[in-house]
Amino acid sequence: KTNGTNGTAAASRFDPNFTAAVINATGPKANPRLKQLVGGLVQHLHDFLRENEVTLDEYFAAIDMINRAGQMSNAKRNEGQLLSDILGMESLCDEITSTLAAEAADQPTATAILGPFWRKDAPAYAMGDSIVKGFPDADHTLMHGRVLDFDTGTPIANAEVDIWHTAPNGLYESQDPEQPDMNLRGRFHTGPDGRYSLYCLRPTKYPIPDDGPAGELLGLLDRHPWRPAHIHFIISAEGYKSVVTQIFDRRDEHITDDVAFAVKESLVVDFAPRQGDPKGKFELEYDFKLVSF
Ligand code: MBD
Ligand code: FE
Repeated sequence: KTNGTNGTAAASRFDPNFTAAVINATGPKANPRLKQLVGGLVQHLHDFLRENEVTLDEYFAAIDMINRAGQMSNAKRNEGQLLSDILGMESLCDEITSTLAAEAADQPTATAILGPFWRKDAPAYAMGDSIVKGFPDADHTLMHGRVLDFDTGTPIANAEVDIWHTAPNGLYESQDPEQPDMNLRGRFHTGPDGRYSLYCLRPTKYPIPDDGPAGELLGLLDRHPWRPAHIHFIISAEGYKSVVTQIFDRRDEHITDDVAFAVKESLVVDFAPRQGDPKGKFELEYDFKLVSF
């Protein structure tokens, strides 16, 4: 069936196979991949509604949740992503997208989910600078290492290390009116030897925000809101596949039950105590290994 004006097939509520009719209600200009994805989604959603005999009240509650997530989202807050994270969807897509063999000993740096709090255009810093403003008594940490070509082991010059993490109060700068704009975020570039170095904080465990639909859903499911202490990175260099990842502090009690299901063993690190440096009590050496295109 077509509606004549734009060639779009029409579905009717009275088709004997209503679901198939909705799936097939596409026109010739529809992108094939999009048609596959939307068709699959409609199939699963319809099956879900039938299997669970979802009532109109339940359906409207879900739509309301989606609308509220959208209304509270902006450049600093991504509630849709947060909802997807606590349902394991971003972690699953990360796993599907990853090309790494699960058990190989020597691997390129594993990816981990982006999460809702990355901001673009974090300040660019010089080698050895600190991303921390304030928190004089917190666990300041020297983090340093190299960005390497995984296949050849050669250092990559001018690679970008984009880093962000929470303050000791568990809040990203964008959630916290007490912190200066872009605090605890920064972009560094490796030198000709592939090295970077920066000061950050040893991270603390962190409850995801409970003031929106994601927090509300966790409460309704009687789930805890904790992410293990983590630091986010995007590592990029010309000619290489960018790596979105996180590192996790081994001492954290939530390493095995991350609310966002993001922890991978190869990303769990040990911070070492650092003596005689007024700028940092801890040290972490960490190399990132990228794969060329
Ligand atoms: C976070 O800080 C985060 O990193 C992820 C992945 C999900 C929710 C909050
Ligand atoms: Fe995070």
